[in-house]
Amino acid sequence: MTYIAKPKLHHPSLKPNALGFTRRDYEGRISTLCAGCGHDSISAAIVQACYELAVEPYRVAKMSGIGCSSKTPDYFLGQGHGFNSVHGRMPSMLTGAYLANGDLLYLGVSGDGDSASIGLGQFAHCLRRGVNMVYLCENNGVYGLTKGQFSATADKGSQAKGGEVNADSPIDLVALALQMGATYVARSFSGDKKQLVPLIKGAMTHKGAAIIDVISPCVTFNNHAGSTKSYAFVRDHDEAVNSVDFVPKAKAITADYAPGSVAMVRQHDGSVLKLAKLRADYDASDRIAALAYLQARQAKGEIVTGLLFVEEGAPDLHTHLGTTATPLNTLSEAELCPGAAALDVVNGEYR
Ligand SMILES: Cc1ncc(C[n+]2csc(CCOP(=O)(O)OP(=O)(O)O)c2C)c(N)n1
Ligand code: SF4
Ligand SMILES: [Mg+2]
Repeated sequence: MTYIAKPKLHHPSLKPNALGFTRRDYEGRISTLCAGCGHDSISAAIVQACYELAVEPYRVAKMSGIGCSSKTPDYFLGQGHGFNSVHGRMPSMLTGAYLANGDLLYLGVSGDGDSASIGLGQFAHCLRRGVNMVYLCENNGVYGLTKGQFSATADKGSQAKGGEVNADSPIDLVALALQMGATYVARSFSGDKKQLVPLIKGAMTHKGAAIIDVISPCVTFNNHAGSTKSYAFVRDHDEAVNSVDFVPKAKAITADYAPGSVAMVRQHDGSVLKLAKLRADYDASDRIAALAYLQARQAKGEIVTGLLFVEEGAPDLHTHLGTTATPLNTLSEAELCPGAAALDVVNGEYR
């Protein structure tokens, strides 16, 4: 319950990370979500990833929309910045904040309703613009907060708790992200922390638009037989394309996989993603092949997980616009205000 403060005492044996923070320093308030909700496991994975990456908690800006998923930023990184916006409007809030201060790590948390229904336009545009962020969609196939209506990611033919069958085609956020030009595209499962934590670490060190679609079962409204977003269904149909290992820049890089079976992707900050191939026919550097693979496997009823596509070195939004990534609040008045003569030139261009 959010009104019950978490005890401040740390267990003396909690290990500090490179910055001296313990795991507790990355936690937030006590969750009010239903016991067993997949979203809580994702919050735990974010805490773990930030602790292991040794991110300064106050350098993270958490943005969200509306939904059970969008409530979760309250439950992690209590020392971070946070803004809970309007339903489906997280991307525009995040884009504006990023343009004003490119120095923070932006983590946008959303739900499948928030992203694929009311916020679909915003979802598409923030990815195609290359906003430097991690977009994390906690995807349960329903509007959990408003009592379990089908969302736009619910599979055709899947059944609601009350027996109703979904007749509409689903929107696949990963396929859409690939088409929109996102440069880090992954899918995971809230019940697979071993896969999810390195994927979040990779996304947080990626420069550009990173999206992770995390299947996150809603135990209250969408965890029954007939649902394709239940714990049991996802466990039975999960097809991982690769296993991701994250190597921080400070560590010596060792390749302990057989030659040819591992791809090393160097991130902009010098850290490395080691992608061990589980599927011989999968290439995470080929956007078109990734899309074709995804759709072929989906037609067979498989849920493809792992790092599906990554491209390093692509320009981000500040580069496209020629704007400064220096926080605007650190610039002087002279730098921010170019003066009347410069303004006359700009106005002149519109006459
Ligand atoms: C403009 C607007 N329309 C509708 C709502 C009602 N509403 C609140 S949350 C929600 C859907 C949440 O679903 P999702 O994003 O999938 O999050 P979940 O609760 O499943 O995690 C809706 C329709 C709203 N708050 N604002
Ligand atoms: S209603 Fe569903 S999504 Fe919302 S907290 Fe409960 S289990 Fe999670
Ligand atoms: Mg949902």
